[in-house]
Amino acid sequence: FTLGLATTELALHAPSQIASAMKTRANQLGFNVVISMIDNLSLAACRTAVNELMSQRVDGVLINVPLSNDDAAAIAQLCGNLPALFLDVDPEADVFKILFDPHCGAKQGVEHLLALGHQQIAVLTGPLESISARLRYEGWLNTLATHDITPCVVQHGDWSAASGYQQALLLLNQPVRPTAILVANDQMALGVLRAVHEFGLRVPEQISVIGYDDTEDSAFFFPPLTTIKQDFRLLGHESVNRLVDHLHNHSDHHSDSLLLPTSLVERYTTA
Ligand code: IPT
Repeated sequence: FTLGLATTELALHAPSQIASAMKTRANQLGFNVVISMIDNLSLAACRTAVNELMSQRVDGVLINVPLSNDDAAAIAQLCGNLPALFLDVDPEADVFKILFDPHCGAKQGVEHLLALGHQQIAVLTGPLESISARLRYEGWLNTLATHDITPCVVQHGDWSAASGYQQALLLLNQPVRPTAILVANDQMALGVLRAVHEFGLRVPEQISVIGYDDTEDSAFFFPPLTTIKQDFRLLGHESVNRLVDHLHNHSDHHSDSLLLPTSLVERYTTA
């Protein structure tokens, strides 16, 4: 048997760690994995990747590409009878899916900062073409709103450390200085830490930074990063298990879909 993985940019830490975990689990079960990477965030690019996998006669596909509900439905249709498991869609999307709960993660980040007494909170989102970036942003705004807070600055990055650095420089140049920054992923947080350092500000004494993902290296940033953990090893393991179960049982996708919890990992960038 062969599984196909259609994935977003593998130069990013999260998708590469997810692919690695999938590959490990598939090999344990005696499956092969072939990978097709999209080169831009669009439905057309995702179609091309899925077509490429289908032409290699895969037995099922894992789709780690951010897709709106309509786009996910279009890809599910393109797959026809081929089992397709989605990893980056809205929890409401009507497809076979396995996801970390974006509302839970966003809420945990905001509540951690509020519990520390922060009121002047800036946010740095991921690229808004990505459904997960949009859902995290929405979750932050909703949780802040229940405490009558709006972010003092909002910037948008593209998930890369470089964008985190550039956007943090812009953010720190605003007249209102935040006491904390909510960052949509750890890679951008890495760039934010450098920008904050260049501004001569101390983390966490003068400014707190919280990431999202808990990718492998985040405990080795300086200071070690406080973040919201998405257990990518578990995601890789569970997604392969569920797709393989599906291949064997042809069960109904609603009953197999899974929403995984996130958790707060407190290190040394928040106080
Ligand atoms: C998501 C990561 O949280 C983010 O850091 C970025 O790498 C993104 O993937 C790339 O698409 S995780 C995804 C399963 C929602």
